[in-house]
Order: sequence, then C-alpha cells, then structure tokens
Amino acid sequence: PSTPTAGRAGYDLLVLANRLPVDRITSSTGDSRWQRSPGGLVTALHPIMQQHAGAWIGWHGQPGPAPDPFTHDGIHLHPVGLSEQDVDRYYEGQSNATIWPLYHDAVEQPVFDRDWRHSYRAVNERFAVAAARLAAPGALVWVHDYHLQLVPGMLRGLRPDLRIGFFLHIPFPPAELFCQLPLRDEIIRGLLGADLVGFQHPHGTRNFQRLARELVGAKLTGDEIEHGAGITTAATFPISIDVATQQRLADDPQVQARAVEIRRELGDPSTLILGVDRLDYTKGIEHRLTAFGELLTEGRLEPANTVMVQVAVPSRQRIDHYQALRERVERMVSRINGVHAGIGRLCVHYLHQSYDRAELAALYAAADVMAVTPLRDGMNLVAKEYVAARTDGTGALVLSEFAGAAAELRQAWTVNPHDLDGLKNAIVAAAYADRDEQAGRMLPMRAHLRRHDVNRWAADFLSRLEQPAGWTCAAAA
Ligand code: ADQ
Repeated sequence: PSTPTAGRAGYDLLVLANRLPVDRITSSTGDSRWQRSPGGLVTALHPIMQQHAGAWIGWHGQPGPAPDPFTHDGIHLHPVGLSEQDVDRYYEGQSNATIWPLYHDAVEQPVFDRDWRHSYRAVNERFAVAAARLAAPGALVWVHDYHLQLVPGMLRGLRPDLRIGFFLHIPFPPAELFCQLPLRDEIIRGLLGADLVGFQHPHGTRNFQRLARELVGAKLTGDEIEHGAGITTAATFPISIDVATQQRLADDPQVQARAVEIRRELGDPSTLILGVDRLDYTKGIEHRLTAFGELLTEGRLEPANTVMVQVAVPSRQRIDHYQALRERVERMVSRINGVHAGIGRLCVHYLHQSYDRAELAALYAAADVMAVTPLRDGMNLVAKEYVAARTDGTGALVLSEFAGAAAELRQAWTVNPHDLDGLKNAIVAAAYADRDEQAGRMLPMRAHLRRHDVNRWAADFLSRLEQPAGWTCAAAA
C-alpha cells in the first residue's frame, strides 16, 4: 500500500462524500484490510478518478482519529476523522434524524437539536479545509449529498479558484418543509457556493431555485441563479446504474442457475414478488406488506402459490425511528405468516441481511414482480437494477410515483403507495400480466436505461461543471 501525496500542485479532481468508497474488513484472525464498497457511486467515478489522478475525501466508517491517506484500487483516499460525538451529532443526528426525514416529506418527524447543528458545521468545515489543502489550482471538486451541504460555500471562501460541483442524492424539499430548518439560510448559501448544483428530479431543482430567490434574494435566469457571491447553475441529473455490468451478471449461467434454485427453495410458487430496500421508513415497506396481506386474505392472490421475498438491508440501527420501524415490519411479517402460511410454506420470507451483487442479481432474475413502493425516494436504484437484470424482457415492475425513477421508468405499473386499493390493483395486474404485456412495458424501459447509464450521468455532470460560468447565456447570445 502506498501513501499518496498530492505533491505541491495538488489533485486536479477531488470527490467529497460522507463515506470513503471502501469498508474495513476484519478477518477471524483479526487481520484487517480495505475492500471497495459495492455502491454505484464508486463504480461510476472509478474510471474518471483514475483518468484525472483524483482523490476522494471521506470518513472511513469508524469513530476515532483518521488513518493516514492511502491508495486503494488506483484511487487516492484521504480519510476524515469523526469522534464518537461527531458520529452522534453530525451523522446520526443532524444528517439522519433532522435532514433525512425533513427532505423525505417529513414522513417521520424530524428532530431539531442545537448541538447537532454545531457539529454539522464543524464537520463540514473539516471537509472543506481538507479539500482546500489538497486541490490543485483551478481543480474540479465534486461534493456529494446531504451530509455536506455547507461545504461548497466554506470551500469557496478558502479557495475561490476552484470549480465546485454539488450533487444531492435525495429529494430537495419544497419551501413549505425546508423552511422548518433552523439552518435554512446557511444551507442555501452553502449550496450557492458551488458553480453547479445537481438534483435527481426537476422538482428538486425548482424547489432550490425558488428558495434561493426567497431566502437570499437571488435572480433567476434559465438554469442560472445570480446571487451576491456569483452565479450558480442548478440542473437535473438523474443518477443511474452500471447497466452493462448488471446485464452481464444477469446473463451469467451461475446467476441463472441460482435463480432457478431460489424458486425451487421457495416451493416453486407461480408468483414471486420481491422487495429489496435498506430498512428505511421512506421505502414504504409497511404499505407493501399491508397490500400483500389483504390480497391474500381476499383470495386475489393465492397463499398456496404466491410468495413474497422482502430483503431489508440493516441500516442506521442506532436511530430510534429505525428501531421502531424494524419492530413494526417484523410484527407485520409474522402476522401475515401466522394467518396464511402452512407447514414448510411461508408467505413472506423476510431477510434482514446484506447480499452480494450476484445473489441480488439471482433474486432479480427469479422475481415475477418487483415491488418498489417508497413514500419518497431521490431516485431508487433497485428499480433500475431490476429492469437492467431482465435481459429477456419479462418481469413486472410496480413503482411508486414518489421515486425519482418514476420520471424515467414510465412504463412501470405506477402506484401511489398511500392509496392502498390502487397499490393492491397494481400488484394483481402485474402478477397476472401476460408475457406480451410484460415485454411491452419492460423493453422500452430497458432501452431508456441503456442510453442513460451511470457513466453518462457522471460525464454529463463533470462536463457541465467544466463549462465556464455563464456559458448558457453566452451560448444563447
Ligand atoms: P438508497 O436510499 O440507499 O440511496 P437505492 O437507490 O435503492 O437507495 O440504492 C440502494 C443500493 O443498495 C442498490 O444498489 C441496491 O442494490 C443495494 N442493496 C439493496 N439491498 C441490498 C442488500 N440486501 N444487500 C446488498 N445491497 C443491497 C440513496 C437515495 C436513492 C438514490 C441513491 C443514489 O436514497 O434515492 O437512488 O442514493 O443516488
């Protein structure tokens, strides 16, 4: 392992995200090593980071002092240390118990705490200082997500020469919700420190523009926001997945064999309904289970030959809302099984576990119906992964209109998860759709994804970031 140094000149491309793209894996003998994390962001940025000799600044995942910078898989990694208190206040508090619920329509009550805000500022400052130290003159700096919304403004103050981009992976809420935040002005000014701010969905872009006008008196011209400190472009860049890799995985004979085996292990049901989510209250898991339970009770789905598999990746387990959700979901699963299962035959298989990509791909290949029913979701990559995995054009996607992905995957069975009857009707229609109907919907969605994969997303964002400020006006003139 080598220790990277930026040299006097610094890096030409920096990525800042709460987490580094690696996890520390400790073996049974106590040895530990770094392993690339499975996330799509790493996959998307990897080639670009290598090409630009870029560096990634982020937390390494453990409380305590930061380890020395290191290189992994050709990317220079610069850990930022978080104390136990930072993890409590900046990460679990302000990021995940204030901003996360508020930005997702306050489906759980956001908690507001002064100490969390101080910590959020301090950690954002730490990231900005690290970036200021490591960036080459005029470098591109790409800041990611809701944990780091103050960084662009702080970094602009330290290094006015940089091209700063920010991308928000979650929804950006309407003013009516956003204005509850005591940090509202600071966040808007923080984001306006960037040259380019990107959102998943046009609603987020519009909400941000309106707030810039109302809270700091900015002037809007097309995509450009003119404010006291300069000009910021706000635009929509829907994130995607690595479509080619997902398709290759789906066509792998071992994955296909595993898909057949999964169906056999489930008792060869005529309909297999799948849910795959982080165990998060925004994902609508309870709504999905309620719909499924009622459909079994009413006999519209046959308990003897319908199976639901719900994979729920453990997430943010120290936060109260998440513990309560887990208990509610587990109670619902056992109630449905208690009523409808038989000896050796479950109706809901609930898996509170993480899976590797190959096993997930086999589940996608095995599932007749994929149920993606978030109450609010920035994008939802699971919906896109399922579509990319259905290389033979079969399968049925039930998709919430409140997922960013619904703006692109228009041929899905679209649902409002709050409308229980509508959700039940969509699940039944998807479960009984014939192959022609499945293909009529799946093929255009597959064609869309092939044209809009994650590499294009990253390239679009970075090429827009490289445009000089004011370029849209110049081009129009
Ligand atoms: P998330 O809320 O985490 O992401 P999502 O977009 O669905 O949600 O991505 C989850 C990823 O985790 C997918 O790639 C999926 O395959 C993987 N995954 C799910 N279950 C798994 C399991 N059991 N084991 C292993 N991996 C699993 C946030 C926003 C989203 C936005 C993304 C990207 O909330 O709206 O789409 O960022 O911008």
